[in-house]
Amino acid sequence: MHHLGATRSSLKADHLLQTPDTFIRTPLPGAEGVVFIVHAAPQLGARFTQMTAEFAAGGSLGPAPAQRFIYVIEGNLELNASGRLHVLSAGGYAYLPHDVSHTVRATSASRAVIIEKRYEPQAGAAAPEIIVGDEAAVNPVALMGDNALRVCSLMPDGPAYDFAINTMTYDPGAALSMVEVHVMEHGLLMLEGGGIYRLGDSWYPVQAGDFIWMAPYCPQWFGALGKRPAKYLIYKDWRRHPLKAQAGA
Ligand code: UGY
Ligand code: MN
Repeated sequence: MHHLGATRSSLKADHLLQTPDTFIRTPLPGAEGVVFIVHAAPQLGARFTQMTAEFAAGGSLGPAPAQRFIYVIEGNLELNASGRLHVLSAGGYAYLPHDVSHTVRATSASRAVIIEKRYEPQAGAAAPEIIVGDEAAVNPVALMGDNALRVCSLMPDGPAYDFAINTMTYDPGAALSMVEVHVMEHGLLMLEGGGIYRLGDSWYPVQAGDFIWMAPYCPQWFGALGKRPAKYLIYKDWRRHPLKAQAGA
């Protein structure tokens, strides 16, 4: 049946809900055999970019314009950085500092989250290092002691790093214990399950495949619904003084 112009996607001043029926794919310079869904970008008001990269077998990314984080949703990527070859499959991730040249090539049809952010140096901090990991090897931590809501931190938490990437898994019925209102902005991709997301003064049904951008101070809350856990990957800027935040990613 015709959708008659209806969609769950919604753009407001302080948030974007972008559902798969509204995704538009684009090529980007330097990448071969890859199309990108650009979910968040400076054009939206975000200070980072978040994309889903859809690779054909053999497809490769171009050079990164800034520090880059990769999380594999499905398929297999070969990452070559600093003379070392890493193979990333579903749940595998990598962080490349802004000055690390590298190549990323898919050995089979693959999908990955790509997040890029201009680095904000911190006086006295060590230089950030390449991180390569597998989510399955990360210890989940109960959020505020709630075992039904588990957080896996994929980035190290130290002064060298200016953003955080976590996965959050909610058992059915689990919810954030508070409505958060904070200076950090978020990019969020729903990976599994679904529930209700409060964004600003709106409550949205959300499910796997949806993307959400939350501007700084966007009131936010999530509760998981259904018979299986809900899980999302979430970005936030982190550990930098707000007066030093740069305009544009
Ligand atoms: O890290 C966070 O701010 C996270 N709890 N926010 C969210 O899930 N919307
Ligand atoms: Mn938050």
